[in-house]
Amino acid sequence: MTTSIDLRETISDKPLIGLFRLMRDFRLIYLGAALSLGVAAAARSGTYLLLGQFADNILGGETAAQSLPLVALGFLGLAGVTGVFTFISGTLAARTSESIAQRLRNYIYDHIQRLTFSYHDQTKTGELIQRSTSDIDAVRRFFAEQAIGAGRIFLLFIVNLAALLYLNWQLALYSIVVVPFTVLMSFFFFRQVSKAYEAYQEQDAVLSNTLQENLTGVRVVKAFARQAFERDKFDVENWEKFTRGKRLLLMHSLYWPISDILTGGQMLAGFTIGAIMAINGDISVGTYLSYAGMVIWIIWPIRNLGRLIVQMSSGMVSFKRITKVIQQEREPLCEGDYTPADCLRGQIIFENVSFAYEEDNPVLQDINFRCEPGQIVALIGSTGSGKTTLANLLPRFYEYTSGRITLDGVELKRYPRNYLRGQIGVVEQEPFLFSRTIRENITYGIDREVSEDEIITAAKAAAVHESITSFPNEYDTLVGEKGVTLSGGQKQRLAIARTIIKDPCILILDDATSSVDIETETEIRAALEGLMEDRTTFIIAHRIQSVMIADLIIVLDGGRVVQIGSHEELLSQEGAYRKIFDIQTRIEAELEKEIASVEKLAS
Ligand code: DUT
Ligand code: MG
Repeated sequence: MTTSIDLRETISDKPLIGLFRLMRDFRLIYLGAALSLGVAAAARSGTYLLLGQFADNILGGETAAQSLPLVALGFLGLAGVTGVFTFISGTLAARTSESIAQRLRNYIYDHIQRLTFSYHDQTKTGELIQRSTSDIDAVRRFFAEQAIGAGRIFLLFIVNLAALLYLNWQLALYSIVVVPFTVLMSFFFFRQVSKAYEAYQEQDAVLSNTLQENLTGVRVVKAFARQAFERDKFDVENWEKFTRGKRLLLMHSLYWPISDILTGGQMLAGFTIGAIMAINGDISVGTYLSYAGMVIWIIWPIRNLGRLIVQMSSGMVSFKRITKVIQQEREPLCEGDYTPADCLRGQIIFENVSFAYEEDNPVLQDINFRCEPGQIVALIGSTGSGKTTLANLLPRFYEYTSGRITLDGVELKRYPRNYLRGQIGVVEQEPFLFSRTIRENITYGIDREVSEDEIITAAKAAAVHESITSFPNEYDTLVGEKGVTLSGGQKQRLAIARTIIKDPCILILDDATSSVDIETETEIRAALEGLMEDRTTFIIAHRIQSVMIADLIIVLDGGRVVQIGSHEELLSQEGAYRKIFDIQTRIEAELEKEIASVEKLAS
């Protein structure tokens, strides 16, 4: 595995330096590729020198028969060397670039998984997908085509220039007058194209985000019959991408004719001056022939230099974007000096705990409570009052901003996150299931072998066994896109089974029974009662029936504790809890009355 290498040290504000560092472990191979190119370039120049020599010999009176076999052999040999070394260089460069891309892809994937909850809250999925795919591909192309191409251009230029200087230095100098102009022009275009490409890639991310969101929310789109609206929204973004793409292409298409005029003029001048020199007898006809062949291989690199510099910009822009993700701080999973040997007892104390997702916008304020091992704590309160947020502090998904939370007498921040997450089982409010089998979903959180019995017991406890056995493939049924779509209640119950089988020391049930009917809820509650015995449990719920069994009920409002106590205590007080209780009992009483009257009518 190559993921173990920490690529964060490749970070540099200068992408070229970062890209160079990225080549670590492959530099020798890459050097081999460059050297092979040099050999191939030298062999090609050799061919033209040989050609010139041959012409001069013939013109000098030698018969073709005398030197032809040797020259032919020389040509063949040199062509062979050119071909073989070009091939070797291509292969080595491809190997380097593919390895770098593979390493980078693994690294980014691993890195993204370790970023903090807050980072994921703020970052769009489409962006991260683009970083891991098309941006990495641009970096791969940088190494496979552009970096090696730059080497090729440089070598061809140097080798052929040296050969030309050897032939005739004046002629050689005439042949490179245009170089400074081309270089200047290339840099001008490089800056323009970099900007255009960056804008293009940004829009590409916007477009893939729009697409991803539409696909995820396709049901909502259909339910609200908003297809036309969504199509127009997509069309606007797509049009923007088209415009930016056009600008990028315009840059490229402007570059070529200008560069062609420059290099074409150069070639013409070289040929003319060379011809005049040959006619005046300053150089031999053979020299002129060699020159004519080689000058093309000097012009070619000059002409391509610009294109290459322009293309390189995309690799560099993409690398800069990847760097930004790599620079993000990871969630330190193992940080913390206190790891108890046994299971947690589960005594939890909150002292003046406050928390904010964004500065200056506190979501929890001055939370104080204490629960003993094995107790059940219920959180109740209007939507948005901070119940989920409070529960998410326990596995250290987020860090509280002030105050103190202690777990078994030790400050929570001293426990490593991965330890806490191993000990605390959370049934999320909106559980996510993977597109895998039901069995794999239930056993998702555990490494050890799990017996069939265990899985079935957990499913039964979560009151989902019967639903599962009603599917043709039972526990091997695929969930999600390629398999069955589960109902909200089934999903919740699978999530409960997944947590039951994990057998955590502390249990958090975040609105775990909100999508099931009252009958099933009673069933699950009975099963969970066994599970909750001897372990501290947090129940977040809206129904009084779910919270009244708790030892401690905390009523939250606007991020503050407004009432705290047992069911009886809270009922005996004026306040929010009694209001909720009254409303719910009244609704239920009315419901019962109505059911009774309907039944009476029916009979
Ligand atoms: N909030 C954020 N960022 C988040 C999550 C929530 O700013 O990533 C805000 C939204 C809300 C407050 O925090 O104003 C509390 O949210 P929470 O999800 O904790 O509320 P809840 O009590 O669990 O509400 P519900 O009953 O709807 O689940
Ligand atoms: Mg919530």
